Amino acid sequence: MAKSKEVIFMAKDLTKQQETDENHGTQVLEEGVHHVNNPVLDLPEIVKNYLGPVAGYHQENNNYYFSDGSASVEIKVVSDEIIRVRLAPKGLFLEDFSYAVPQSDQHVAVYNFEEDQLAYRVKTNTVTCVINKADFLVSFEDREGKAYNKDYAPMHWEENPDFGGYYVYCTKLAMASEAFYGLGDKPTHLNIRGRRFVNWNSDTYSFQFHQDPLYRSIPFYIGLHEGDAYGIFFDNTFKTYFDFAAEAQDQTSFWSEGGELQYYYIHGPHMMDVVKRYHTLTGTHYLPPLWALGFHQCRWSYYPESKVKDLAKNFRERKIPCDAIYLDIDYMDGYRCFTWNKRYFPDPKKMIKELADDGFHTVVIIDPGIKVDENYWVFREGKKNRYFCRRGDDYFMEGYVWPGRCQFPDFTNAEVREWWGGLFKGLVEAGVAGVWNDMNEPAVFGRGTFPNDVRHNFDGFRGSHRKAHNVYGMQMVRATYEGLKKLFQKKRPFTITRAAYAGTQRYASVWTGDNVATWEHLRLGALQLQRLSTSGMPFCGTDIGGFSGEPDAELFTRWIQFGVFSPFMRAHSAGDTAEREPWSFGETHEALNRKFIELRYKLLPYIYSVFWEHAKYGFPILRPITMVEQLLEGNIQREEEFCFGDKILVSPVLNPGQPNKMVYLPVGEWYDYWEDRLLEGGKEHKVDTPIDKMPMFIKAGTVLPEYPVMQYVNEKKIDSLKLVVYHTLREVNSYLYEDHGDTFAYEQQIYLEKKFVVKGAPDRLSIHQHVEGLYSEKYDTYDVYLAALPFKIGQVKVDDTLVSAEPDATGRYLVKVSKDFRSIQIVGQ
Ligand code: MIG
Repeated sequence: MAKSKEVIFMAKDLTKQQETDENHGTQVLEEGVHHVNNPVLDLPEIVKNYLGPVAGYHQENNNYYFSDGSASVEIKVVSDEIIRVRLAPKGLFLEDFSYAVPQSDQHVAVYNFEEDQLAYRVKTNTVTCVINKADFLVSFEDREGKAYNKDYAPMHWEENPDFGGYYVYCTKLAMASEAFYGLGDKPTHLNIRGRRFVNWNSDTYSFQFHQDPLYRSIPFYIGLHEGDAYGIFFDNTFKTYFDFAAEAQDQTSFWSEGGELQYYYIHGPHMMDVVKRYHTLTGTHYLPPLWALGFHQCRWSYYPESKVKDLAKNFRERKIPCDAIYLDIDYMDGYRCFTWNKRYFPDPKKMIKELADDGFHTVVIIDPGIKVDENYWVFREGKKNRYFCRRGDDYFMEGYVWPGRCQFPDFTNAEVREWWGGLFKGLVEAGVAGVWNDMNEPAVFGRGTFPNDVRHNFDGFRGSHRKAHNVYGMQMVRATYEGLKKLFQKKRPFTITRAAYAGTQRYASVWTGDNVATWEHLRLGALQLQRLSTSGMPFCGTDIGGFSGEPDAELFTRWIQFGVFSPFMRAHSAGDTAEREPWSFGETHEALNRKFIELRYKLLPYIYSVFWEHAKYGFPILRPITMVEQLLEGNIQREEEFCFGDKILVSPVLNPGQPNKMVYLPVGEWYDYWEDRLLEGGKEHKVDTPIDKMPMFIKAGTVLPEYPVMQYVNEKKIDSLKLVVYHTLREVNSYLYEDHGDTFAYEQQIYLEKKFVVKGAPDRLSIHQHVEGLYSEKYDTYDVYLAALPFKIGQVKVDDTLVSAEPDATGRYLVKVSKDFRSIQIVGQ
């Protein structure tokens, strides 16, 4: 019935046309017959549709649905601080599935709903989402009614006749002084106002400043206006676009070539809280094994075995600490994943065991392309089980990568992921400790990536490559991580990926891809790692020294210095470059590089504690100055200084021959790490930067734990842990996290979270310790070093017992105490 009505309507319309167009002559229109040869002149034009006035609403639990008569908008209260907005152009929402957000329901304390003549208000304890009746504009306010984020235009969409669905658009008001942050690995200035971006994971060898897109898609940004911050996470896996007041000064827009207009508004007002709340949606990075925080040495490629052994020997003989050695694609047999080139590596298990005995973990690369080769079991299994991606017309997706002609597993299929995870069995049995996933944008020689018509399972929700492209790499490393986790049983895996989508931090660390050995790229790396950290990808690093091109000795050393404060510290280089080890630049620089790699190892207990704060509480690891002091507008343009955790501030040297640099220190007191010199914050300081120093400052009142220099994690048993206490005039808390270092026992509370409360005055200092958790440390005492005391010590009491303090050569005082101490009181003479 409905069908014939439609035809009648068309027929009538055509009759009208014929009256006005005499050229068409007379045609007999029969009811129920569709005349394809008729001229169709009045097809509705494809235009952008905007939401009209709100016509009504209804509520289902914490979801509110508003309609303009045909389109629907869902406002979902996710938590007190997070509200999700979805648009359904024809009133029908897509199935609620996300690779980024495993669970969109959080704890909601209170929410309520109000309606007046002009607007509807969905209110939580912290945020009010206002929906204007007349124009359907959506805005977000705090409790005091201050607007944080407002629509500039109603949400809109345009039909996509080629692929179905809609282009979906959201245009927000960009306030005059608003700054924008986030968006993952974009190689540009921290504040992205005035720029436009696209998200489409791309293999971008030797990328340049401002190049876009790169390897990752993180459609999450932070807006900062008059000191107040909020976040927008546009959870859409299609090709997405962001315009931050570039096209029009007063507008910020984001749009996509498909999928749903679905975004999360994340309230601040602190940037740090925005990032933490983003992590409550998308998850945090799991606590890495401690060894993964050491120094990693990589190159394309170290082979054969004798070369690898020689590399290891050099590290140990030259006493340069190192925890991991990488095998790039040449370890495989004809680049076939999960195989070994037996000519280069006749007995991998034996080699890996020998390396492990010497304190090295072996990390191997695995790419997604599986060689089309009937004699190769991985290909045969994948083929038999229909695990490889297919084109729109059912042909296999084939393309050339390192192994030659390849097919590619569909990692968006849970069964494929399970299979893939199991393929690591042999590598794990051989002793491999970590896996590096490369080329997973996915990269295909010649044509760049897969064509759009490739089909994906998308975990049962189906989609073409348009929808799955940006999550392909994420699902590959997810399969890798989950497989390794099962195979290792109790040990924590280490994984690293090049491509990523929001949420990938649950499965892997990332590196910034194929950078270049130039000073500009060192600077870019500092920007990219700060940006990744504020975009929810905390465990990140650059190829130290630059992947392509040749760094000189100075650039390499400055990059190692920056590497100490990169969450992930790995030197890597392309195969057509000169050897690139810490000793490759002559003795002077070997000593310098050693000194800074040693610094990384001394700081490991601090670094590990910062990773714990991330894993458990969602704190970012690197924090740009704007995040530390977002109220000060002058900070918005600062991009060289950043904090690692909340106690260390660094400002890497980013120019050749630089004798000194201006470093801004946030309000408060700081100590120059190299000489315990007190500096007043809230202003800039000129700091000398000879090649053996990089500007590094410790916040006053910090208790900084330090390991003795070791050649690799756990090389030595620590008998007494060093704690350096920096004097303060205030009260400051520091945290130290300790556990086994490589098991999942911490999930059962087998860890220690130690809190040190330091209180100081001009003539005294006290330290209180509070310990929680069930782990027992292997040492019995602390060596407490009192740094920069502004008074002469009169007496020191530990839990009411008088003890002595020994001065050392650097002006610090050493007090030996039991690890179980509750308080230390130091009083001046
Ligand atoms: O087409 O495996 O970014 O780190 O050394 C190049 C060889 C493939 C690109 C990675 C790089 C790696 C290289 N890979």
